[in-house]
Amino acid sequence: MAKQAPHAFVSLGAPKLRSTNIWGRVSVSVLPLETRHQRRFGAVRLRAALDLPMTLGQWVLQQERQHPETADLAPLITATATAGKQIASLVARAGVSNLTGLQGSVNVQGEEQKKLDVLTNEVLKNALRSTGKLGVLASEEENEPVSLMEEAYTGDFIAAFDPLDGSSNLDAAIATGTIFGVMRSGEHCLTGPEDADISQRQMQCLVQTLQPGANLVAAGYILYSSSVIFMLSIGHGVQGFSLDPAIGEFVLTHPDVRVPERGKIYSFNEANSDNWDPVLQEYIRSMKKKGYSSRYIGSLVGDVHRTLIYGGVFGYPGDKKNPNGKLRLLYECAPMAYLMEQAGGIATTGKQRILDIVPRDVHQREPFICGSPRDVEDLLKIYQGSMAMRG
Ligand code: FDP
Repeated sequence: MAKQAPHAFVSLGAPKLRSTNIWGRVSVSVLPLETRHQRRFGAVRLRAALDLPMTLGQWVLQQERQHPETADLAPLITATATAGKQIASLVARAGVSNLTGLQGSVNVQGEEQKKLDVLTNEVLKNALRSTGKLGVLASEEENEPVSLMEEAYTGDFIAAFDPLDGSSNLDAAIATGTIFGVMRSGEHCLTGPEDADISQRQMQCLVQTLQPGANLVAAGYILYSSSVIFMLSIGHGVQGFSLDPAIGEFVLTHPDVRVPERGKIYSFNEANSDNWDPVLQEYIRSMKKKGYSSRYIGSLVGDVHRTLIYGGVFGYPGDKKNPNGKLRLLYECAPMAYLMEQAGGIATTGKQRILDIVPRDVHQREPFICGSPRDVEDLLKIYQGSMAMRG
């Protein structure tokens, strides 16, 4: 019985190579087709490979051209990104490098410092110090604003930051983040009357850090999670960059972020709800009735990032025990509020816009509620209604 010829490759109309096979029949070789396919898809792959997203460095250069007034922020953004990469690496290796656990010290707010709180504070401080652009630096981990009498601290900017927010989650490998805000100093921080002593000058520096969030010229956060994401605003919307491990650079993955008008998630630590005011209790009840879901990580950067991307509302309100809530105005609430507003959202205490609050203290706490405009407006309406009832 004659052997049956194997199934001939189906031609798609491409030019064919003819050859004889072991059965002596003419067969159509797949080679030209494959070559065409390879050429076509190879080219697509090549184009895709070349069509890389813009790096943070390229974006910074583009901003310098488009918004020259922001050009002097470039070194600070670059330094923050570099510190972010270093911190991401420390966080990722915390378990293997024995960097989990407590440092054995307590910060000015009475919180036990983690080893990484202390280390990341130094990383960020050193990175920002090297820019020569900072006059003063305020950090969650510093008792007072840092205005060392050093050449490096002679710039015109003030930075406030929380180097590793959510660090209580660290030992369980849950998302953490770095938050920062940048303001201009009214005048050179360390200059002053010739006869002014150091403490007077430092007082002047301190006073300059106590600016409302409305004065921010840049703010952002770096999220250390399943990916490392740098969300940034320099006053022209919000851009999100992901750290591409293949090239070790932040690349633009979330251009012009807009928080959805409305979301389906509310995010509060409901364990505190018995101590909330009745308005907030009513609001959360109404959200449940509307079918909203609850998500709460307990790590500000993770919770705000989810709210920015998916919409909904996040809050750490005041309650009977802690009337001002837990979050710090200068380096937590204000930078997050700035980003939220730049993305079209709202950030409020429930009674006042966060960005309008003038800090009295570097580590001052404020109630904080932010998110999709429609969702936050619903809460504000209930607050306004209750105030009107009270006359
Ligand atoms: P952490 O104490 O881990 O640093 O700012 C502090 C913070 O975390 C925020 O990141 C987080 O949103 C909040 O505390 C969580 O507080 P609760 O544990 O009271 O919910």
